[in-house]
Amino acid sequence: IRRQPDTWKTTWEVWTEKRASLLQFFRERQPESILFTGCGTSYYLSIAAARLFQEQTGIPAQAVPASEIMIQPTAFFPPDRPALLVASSRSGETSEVVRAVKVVQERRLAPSLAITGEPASQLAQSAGFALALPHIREQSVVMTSSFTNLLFSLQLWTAIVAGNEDLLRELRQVPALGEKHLSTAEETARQLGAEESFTHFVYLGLGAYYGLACEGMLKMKEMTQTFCEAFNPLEFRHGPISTLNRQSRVFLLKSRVGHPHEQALVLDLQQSGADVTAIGEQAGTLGADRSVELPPGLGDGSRSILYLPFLQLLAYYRTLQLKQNPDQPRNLGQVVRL
Ligand code: F1P
Repeated sequence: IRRQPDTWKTTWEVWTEKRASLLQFFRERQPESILFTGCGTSYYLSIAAARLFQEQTGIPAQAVPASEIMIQPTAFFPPDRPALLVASSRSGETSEVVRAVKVVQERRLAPSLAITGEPASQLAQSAGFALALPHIREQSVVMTSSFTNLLFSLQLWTAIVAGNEDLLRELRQVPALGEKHLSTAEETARQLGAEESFTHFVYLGLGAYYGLACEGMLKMKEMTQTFCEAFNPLEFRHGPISTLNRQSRVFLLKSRVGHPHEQALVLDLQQSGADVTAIGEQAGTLGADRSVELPPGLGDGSRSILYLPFLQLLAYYRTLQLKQNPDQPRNLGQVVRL
């Protein structure tokens, strides 16, 4: 978790070196829609990437779990409209992702771009264009550095395809800002992780940040087997808020775009008994019980991966508190095969 910012620097280099060929691959295909896919963590990063891509390029994009494409490939590719499938997978061996890419190609529904940690994987071998990030190799079952590096990759790809030099410049600052942030965020994660009395965790994120909220939830669930949920912030008020009590801890991923509604939401959550932590730029302005500040100056689109190290460390410290092994969750292996 701690070495992530260093790996982001390498990811930046891998993508910018491949800039010309990536652009050529995209321009030759002229897709009118993009389908991002993956499983588990790789599906959650696809949710964030799809939204960021659509905001930047105006090209319709959505994220779908790879199992859905594997089972019903024709449901997602309208005839006569060129599309592109973008598949993410740390291992490149997860059955649903590999089969989804193969079936989409065999039936000529869309070309595919794959991003994976393993250059020799089935996914890398089957996709039309594969970009490998061997430097993200992780030994743990739980994906941490691979989530941020795969998402950072899709953000860089988005900036390249959109020809957005300002976004590329902002993304370039992220590794250095991440290093600074990690050194201060770790202490808060350690403190919160030690508070065992909280048994219900809720993660709230808007738009692309819904994917990040899902990932925060999954880390806590996999590492500690705690009851966790992720929601869109205002959706949470439509029923789920009634589950909150003094054992509930809510994490709100603050964004600039969602800001006008967040202060009132924090108050509602607190009145329902929950302890609220806000994470983001100027998180302290929301009146939450605690805030985790992210570095100022980045837009919502480039700040995304900076939310994760704190959420990962939080799950890690809770695992240690519960005397469990954060690298080896129950009932889960590094690669899920059908
Ligand atoms: C996806 C995944 C992870 C999960 C575990 C098993 O793998 O399901 O989300 O946490 O590590 O693999 P991948 O397709 O990205 O390799």
